[in-house]
Parts: sequence; C-alpha cells; structure tokens
Amino acid sequence: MAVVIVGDDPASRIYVNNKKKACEYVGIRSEEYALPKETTQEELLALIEKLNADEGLDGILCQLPLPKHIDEKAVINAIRPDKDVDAFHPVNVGKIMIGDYDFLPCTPAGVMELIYESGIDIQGKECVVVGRSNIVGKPMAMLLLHDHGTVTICHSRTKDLAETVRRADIVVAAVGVPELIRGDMIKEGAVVIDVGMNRLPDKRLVGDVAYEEAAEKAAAITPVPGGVGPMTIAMLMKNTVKAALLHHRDK
Ligand code: L34
Repeated sequence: MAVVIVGDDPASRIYVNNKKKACEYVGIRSEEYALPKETTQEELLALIEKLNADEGLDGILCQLPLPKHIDEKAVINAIRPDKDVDAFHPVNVGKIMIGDYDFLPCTPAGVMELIYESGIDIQGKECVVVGRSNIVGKPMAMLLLHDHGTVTICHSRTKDLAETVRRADIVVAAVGVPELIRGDMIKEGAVVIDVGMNRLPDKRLVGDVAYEEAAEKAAAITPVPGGVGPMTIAMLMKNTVKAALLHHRDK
C-alpha cells in the first residue's frame, strides 16, 4: 500500500502513523509519500499516476484533508478504482449505492462491524445519522439502509435535531462538533456511535457525543479515543487485503 500525506497537519500525521503501524502488524508492505504543503496539484496527480501504474502496489490512500490549493475531488478521481482502498472514487461510491461493491469506506464499515460484533439487529430500527459528508454520513446512511434500518440523516439545517435524535434506536454522530449530542437527546436503551474526532484548545480529544451524559442512557456507546478510530484502520487493512486478492487471485 502507498500512503500519501501532503503538508504537516498534526492529526493527519497521527492517523497515518497509526495506519503504517497497522500495516506492519498485519504484514502489509507500506510506502509513505510525505509531500510538502507547497506541493502543486499537478505534482500530486503525477505521483498518483505513477502509483496507479506500479504493479507492486495494491492500494493507494491519499490522506485528507489536502491543502486548500489542491482540489480533493480531482485527486480522488485520479486514483484507480481497483486500488482505491478508501472507496472514495465515484465508481466505488456508485457501487455502494447499488449494494454491489468491492470496498466499503473504512469509517462506515468500521461502525457496521461494531454493530454486528455487539449482536445489535438493525432491521426495522430507527437509525439517525448526524452529518452528511461524502466520506462518512452519506455512506453510513446507505449501509444502515442496506441492513433494513429506517434511516434519517440530520445536518446543520435540520429543524429539530434533539427531537429527531431522541427517536433513534441507533445514533451515529459524524459532524465534527465537540459534544453536540447531549444526554437528554438519547433515548433510554439506544446504541450510540461516535465518529467525531475533535481536538479542543486544551489538547483534549473529544467526540461529537457528550460521553458521560449519553452513557447513562445508552445500552451501548463507543468512546473517543478507542472507539471508531481504530476500527477505521482495521477496515483499511481489510480493504487492502481485498484489493490484493482481486489483483492476484487469478495470477
Ligand atoms: N483518505 N483520509 C482518508 N482516508 C481516511 O480513512 C481518513 N480518515 C479520516 C481523516 N482523513 C482520512 C482517517 O483515517 C479520519 N481518520 C482517522 C483514522 C484513525 C484515527 C482517527 C481518525 C485514530 O487512530 N484515532 C485514535 C486516536 C488518535 C489520536 O490520538 O488522535 C482513536 O483511538 O480514535
């Protein structure tokens, strides 16, 4: 796998290091391409072309966010779909929509794995996803729908967030607002999954859920850190193995 990181965002550096450690742990060879923040879009696209053509690589991951002068969409579109272990390329996104896919995006896939492993049945449940990003909220809603959940997506223009979240049997918070989801928004016995990863000025790392409050009501809840983050990385490993199998199975 090739991991590309542009610039010196400290959070991205931690996540990429965690990914490299996981690769080492499971026995995936990883190559890091750490580019300076001044890298031009042309330079980055040229690197991706080179990685696309490299027969020795099964997966390419370009860590987001990218510096503002680079068009993320152009970069995502440039990655060969069969090496797109993030499942961000439009071809892979489209396949997920139909339910016929090779890769799932790592964070939503990790959330599903947590739900399955906890023995929680999604069928017929009220599922509320807070956040509508292309990389988490939207695919998350689609995966819950595939498992027969009744899915509501909330976002910044939602009229009554608290009232909507209060209906939920399963809440997935992925907005990037520290502790937006309070205890009084959680139904007794709900499952609460916190995708948020917010670094406060005092350096504390908190999720999108006020954990202590919500934990008093929830039947199950994920912490931050130590919840969805490590699952994202585990699913990246799974996708990379899958990419390798798809590339080499018939050879
Ligand atoms: N291309 N960009 C691309 N793919 C991804 O899948 C990501 N994402 C998100 C940001 N940009 C990306 C990640 O890797 C978020 N993300 C991610 C990965 C790992 C962790 C958090 C976010 C993680 O390891 N979290 C640890 C705490 C780390 C810390 O101390 O800051 C945890 O226990 O939650």
